[in-house]
Order: sequence, then C-alpha cells, then structure tokens
Amino acid sequence: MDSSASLHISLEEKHGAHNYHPLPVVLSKGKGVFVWDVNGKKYFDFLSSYSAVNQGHCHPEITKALTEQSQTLSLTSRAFYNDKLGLYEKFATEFFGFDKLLPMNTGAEAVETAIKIARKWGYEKKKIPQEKAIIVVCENNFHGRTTTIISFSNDPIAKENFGPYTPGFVKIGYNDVAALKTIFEKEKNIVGFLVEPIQGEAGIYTPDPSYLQSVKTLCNEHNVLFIADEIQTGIARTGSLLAVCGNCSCEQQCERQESYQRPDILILGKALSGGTYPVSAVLADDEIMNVIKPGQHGSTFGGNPVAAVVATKALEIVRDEKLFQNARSLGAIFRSKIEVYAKSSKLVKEVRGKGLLNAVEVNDTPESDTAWNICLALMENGLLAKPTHGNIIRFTPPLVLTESEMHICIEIITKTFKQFEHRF
Ligand code: IF1
Repeated sequence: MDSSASLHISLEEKHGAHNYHPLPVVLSKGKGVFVWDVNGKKYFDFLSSYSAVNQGHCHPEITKALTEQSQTLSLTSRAFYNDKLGLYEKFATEFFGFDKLLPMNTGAEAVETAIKIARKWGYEKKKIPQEKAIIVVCENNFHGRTTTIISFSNDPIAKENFGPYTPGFVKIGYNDVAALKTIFEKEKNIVGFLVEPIQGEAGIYTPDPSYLQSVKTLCNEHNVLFIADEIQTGIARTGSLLAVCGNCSCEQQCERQESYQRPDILILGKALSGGTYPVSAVLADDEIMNVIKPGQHGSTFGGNPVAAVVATKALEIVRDEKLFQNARSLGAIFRSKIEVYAKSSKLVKEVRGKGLLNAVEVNDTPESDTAWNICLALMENGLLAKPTHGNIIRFTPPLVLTESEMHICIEIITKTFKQFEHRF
C-alpha cells in the first residue's frame, strides 16, 4: 500500500477509536456508482454505505439542494419555525401515505423515537399498566447501536459489557408467525412488534412471501402496533418503494395495492438523504403520532432545513429516476446470473435477496476468512463489497446502476469467485 493510504490509515489507528475494521482502501471521491481511492483507482461501490447511497454518490441535484440551503439557513432548532420543514413534512407524508412525520437524524434515533411513541400509545390509548409495556422484536435483529436498542440484540459483539440493559422487550424467531401468534395471545401488555421486512445485517434474510401479511393481520387482531424498520430496506432498495409494498406492480406512487402491508409506524433513514446528510424519520397516522405533545420528544438537528430540502430532493429522485423499478429488474438479473454460477461452484452456498439488496453466502464457516479474502480480491478487481457475519458477502450497489454496468460487475464477481474455487 502506498504512503498516502498508509498515512490515512495510521492517523485513524492513532487518533480514532477502534470501533471498525475497514477494508484496507482509502477513498477520496465518489460519483454515481463509482468511488476512487487516494491513488485514483476506480471501484464499483457494491456496498452503497449500507444502502444509504441508493441515489448514487454525490447526486448533483441532492448536493445542489444541500449546498444552497446550507448557505441560506442551516439550522434554527425547533425553538422557531423554518420555511422548509412543513413543506417537507407535507411532501413526505403524501409520498408514503401517512398523516404525520417526526423528523430525526440517525436511524437509531428514529428507532428510539418509534419505541417511545409505541410505549406512550400503549399507556394512553391501549391502557397498558404503567411501566409494563412490551415490544416484541426478532432474533438476529439489527436496529442500531444505542443502549436500549442493543438491549434487545442477541449479537454478543453488539451487546456484551454495555449493560445494564433496557427492559420491556421480548424476542421471537424471525419469519415465525406461530411464535408471534403465541406471544400475542400470552402477553397482554404488548404495544408493538418491531421488525425489519428483510433482515439486513443478519445476512439479508427474506421472510416467506406471506409473513408480513400475517404480521399485519395479527397486529390488527391484538391491537399491537406493526412497526416496520425500513431504514435499510426502504427507499426503493428492495425493488419497491418500501419492502412492505411487496411485489406491487405500480409504476409510481401506488394506490396501495393489495400486496402492501401498511405498518402503523414506518421508520426511515439512510437513503432518505441519498447519503449526503443524516436524515431519518418516523411516520404514523394522527391517532398514534398525536400521543407526542410539545416538549416530550425532539433533537437539536431534527427537522433542520437542510435535512428537509435534501430529503425532499432525494425522494423526488427515487420517483423521477424510477429507482425501485431499476432495482427490481437489475436485482433479478444479478440473482439469476450468480445462481447460474453457483450451480457449478463449490464456493457459493446460496444467493438471496430482493431488488438490489442481495447477499452471497460463502460455503465456509463464519469464522473463516474466505469471505474477507474474496472481498480483498474483489477490491483488487475494482469492486468494493464487505462481508457480514463472517461468511456472507452483501452486494448492494447504488440503484442508479445501469444494466450494462451490472453485467460488468457480475463478470468481476464471478471471475473473482473462480480465483477461490481451488480451495474447495
Ligand atoms: C454501522 C450494520 C447494516 C439498520 C437498520 C437501524 C439502523 C441500521 C435496519 C441504525 C443501520 C448500519 C449501521 C452501520 C452499518 C449498517 C449495518 F451492519 F451495522 F448492521 F446496514 F446492516 N435499522 N445499519 O441497518 O441506523 O443509526 O446507523 O443511522 O453501525 O456500522 P443508524
């Protein structure tokens, strides 16, 4: 590695907390589906900053909105109104079909916000006894890294030695309708079911096609809030506007087709800003959102005018550039081509995903370094991806990838995999 890259890595090593183990590449520029390192080497970005850069790196229209607003009025706090927030809230609530939006900044903050809303709704509307509210979550969930959120994680790396943990959460198996039915019948103080429509960090596990419909039905039957964490799966990533939209065939803002399992609380983040600025949001209808009264929740930057204009533009781009349609068609090409390769491969155990949220499970143990070494080889071959849970490589390019670029990337991926076949 050259001195420039080594310099940046050593600076982080010396002066930064060691809370990550990045691939040994130092990036300095991004545009669309590409990033460049400090030596000018160009890569296809197949991580998209964990689905935050769905609209492509440094989308010109988003960065224009960001730049103009940040030179006009960047922050007012919520002590005063500003001339951008209400316009954004109107646009986004109509875009997703909810009465209200509570603006926050990071995904974890939005998840925490949803937890607070569900609990407050439980006490004030469902009349759950004080301090007894329960939220059901799934094994192998990932909803962020705050102390409350890791309290209901079962990943020891994310959880160990961060106690004491926040009570009030019960875990059940993912994609397990019977377990959800049982817990709803047994436990009367449940206020919400918090779930990822596709489990991302766990390794991109898509549930049975009927799962979300069953979730919605059971939540309705038991007066439990269906809380969808679409921070990673939302904003067109899975080939629909939201993963809870299912396989609707709509070409634009749909009239909510029958396959749409509308959550009671929708959580968004990441690509809500196209990766240019921390923007997250919680959406719900009045009878839920109005449990929050002035002074009961907020944040310094939540709802700032820069976030408002950036998020509005980022959503317009999803609509105008037909990004979920592109994600759906390119994702099908990706999975079918890699599955063809997998049939002849001892290296590839499974290909799975939806839209452009896909993963390849390598036929080795999670403790092995095979997936990591494959990612190093992919990096050498001009494509950036990273493993999760040891032997699962996620492939999540920006949704602006073209079909011809997808074929080039499939070629890079299969060529790289072949370099490792001899080991099996
Ligand atoms: C890291 C993981 C992905 C999320 C879902 C909430 C959040 C996330 C479904 C919190 C964030 C990020 C966190 C980031 C890497 C990335 C990640 F590997 F950590 F788990 F995507 F899978 N709900 N996911 O995926 O949002 O507070 O980060 O804005 O921690 O390194 P955040």
